[in-house]
Amino acid sequence: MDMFNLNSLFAASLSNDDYVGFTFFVGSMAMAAATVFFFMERGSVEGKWKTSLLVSGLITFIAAVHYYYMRGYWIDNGTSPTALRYIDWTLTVPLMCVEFYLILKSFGAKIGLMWKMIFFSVGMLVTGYLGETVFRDSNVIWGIISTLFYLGIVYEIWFGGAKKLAASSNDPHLQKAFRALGLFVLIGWGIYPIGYCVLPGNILHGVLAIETLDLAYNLGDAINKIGFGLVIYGLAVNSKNS
Ligand SMILES: *C/C=C(C)/C=C/C=C(C)/C=C/C1=C(C)CCCC1(C)C
Repeated sequence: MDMFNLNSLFAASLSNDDYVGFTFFVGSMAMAAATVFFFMERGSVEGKWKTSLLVSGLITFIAAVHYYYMRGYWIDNGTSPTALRYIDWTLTVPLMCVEFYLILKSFGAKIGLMWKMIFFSVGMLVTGYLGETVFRDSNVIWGIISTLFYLGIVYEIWFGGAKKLAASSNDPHLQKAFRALGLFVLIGWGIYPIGYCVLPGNILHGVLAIETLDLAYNLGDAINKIGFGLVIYGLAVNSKNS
């Protein structure tokens, strides 16, 4: 009965000095635990926040499943699980844009704001993927194009339409949470390009070990996906008490 081999299903040979491997294991468990938390707490927040908590839980759930596979890929091959990584991001980053729309919706956000941010995030990820795979030799130029899309999102949140809606809301809880989410996008998301820059031919290649790429991506994911969800959870709880 090779078809269902429990041994291979649960086998996971992580060596003691595989520090990137550590972060894949910690990442998959942290994402799973965060998912349970967001889904359970969804029951205790007021109606209009339930969708936001659902989306927070979906983000960490999608990541938990991908981390399970990426962890195995890393153990088996010792190389970056690039395809799985970008599939995860292509689903979760647009959902983070949906979160921005949801919290600003009751202050007049239009659906166009959400699509604009989703457009920027898909542009950022497709060009980043091309730079890491198909056009690896010219990853610098693809990284620059990807960064321009990223700056589009940053602009929207710090100076553009999203910023104006938050400012005009006159809700201190919303403004505080919006600022925190904006910092995640500015600083937390800024961790990823650092990992990308260790690719061959890029500016940090040879300066930092090639493993820094997955280390940075795993660190970024944990901070951004779980932290983002916690800020929204805090907003849901605080605005209920006010
Ligand atoms: C949950 C996953 C998140 C929040 C992923 C975010 C990913 C980025 C902000 C990636 C950005 C990149 C650049 C700005 C340039 C180089 C290529 C990327 C895709 C690593």
